[in-house]
Amino acid sequence: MSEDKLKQLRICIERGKGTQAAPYPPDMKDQPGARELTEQLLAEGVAAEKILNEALIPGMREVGRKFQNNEAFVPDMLISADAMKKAMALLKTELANSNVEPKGTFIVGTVQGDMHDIGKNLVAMMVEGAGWEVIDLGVDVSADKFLNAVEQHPKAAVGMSALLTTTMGAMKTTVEKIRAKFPNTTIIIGGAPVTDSFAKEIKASGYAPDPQGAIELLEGIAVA
Ligand code: B1M
Repeated sequence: MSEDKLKQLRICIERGKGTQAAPYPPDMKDQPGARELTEQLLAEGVAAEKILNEALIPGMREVGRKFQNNEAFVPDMLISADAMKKAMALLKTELANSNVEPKGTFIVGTVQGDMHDIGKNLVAMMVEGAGWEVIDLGVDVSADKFLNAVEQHPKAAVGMSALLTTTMGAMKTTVEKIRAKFPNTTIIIGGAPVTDSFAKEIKASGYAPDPQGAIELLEGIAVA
């Protein structure tokens, strides 16, 4: 039963069906959307991580694959992203564990020129759930804005996300700017085009392929 719903949810993300009331896509009219299915799965006791990893992320991955093959276009990605956000809003409370003392402060943002925020939001949510205080600077965050946040929270660790090969350069500029004033700040990077060797090249503290990797890096190397 839950397996069917997870499959349905993956299709809702892929097709951009956010809610039951949404008129788009027309062939899914009146069917439950991402919001309703996520609510039902949570009510059935399915873990938020399972919903994320087995429905939401694979759904978005499929949109990306179609976009690459010219089978889907920017509006398709936008409605899928919107459906994903509706589901993620429901998972947020499940993933956050408010009963623990903050392990440290984590400043996170998507770098300048880049508007992709789904992966960054996931990282923020999971790190928060792991017991960190999270300061989310949003998208298109300039090096100065990151630096400013570190000036206000000098012990914080920093996380940067980039989804475009063209915005990876902004990570380098931002690391340089932060390191010039705060040489020991923990800076972790991630996002689809980013690699471990790129992290070494720009002198970031580490690269994480996913939110769990970000938590492991933070807990392994951060002192804040
Ligand atoms: Co864009 N887009 N997009 N897009 N988009 C990609 C990234 C792309 C790969 C699609 C493709 O060609 N197949 C491609 C980039 C190609 C490249 O540079 N190599 C691309 C392009 C080209 C563009 C535009 C230029 C398209 C255009 O306008 N012609 C444009 C750029 C806008 C801009 O940023 N300036 C654009 C726009 C958009 C939308 C606005 C329509 C929308 C974003 C909506 C939003 O984020 N609010 C969008 C989307 C949705 C995508 C795809 C389909 C999905 C991205 C996503 O959310 N994935 C994407 C294709 C793809 O990735 N398959 C694509 C799901 C998310 C959970 O994964 O973000 O990778 P991801 O995050 C992962 C990990 O990477 C990691 O953890 C997450 C969970 O596992 N992670 C971190 C991420 N950040 C981390 C930080 C960490 C640690 C781990 O530590 C700090």
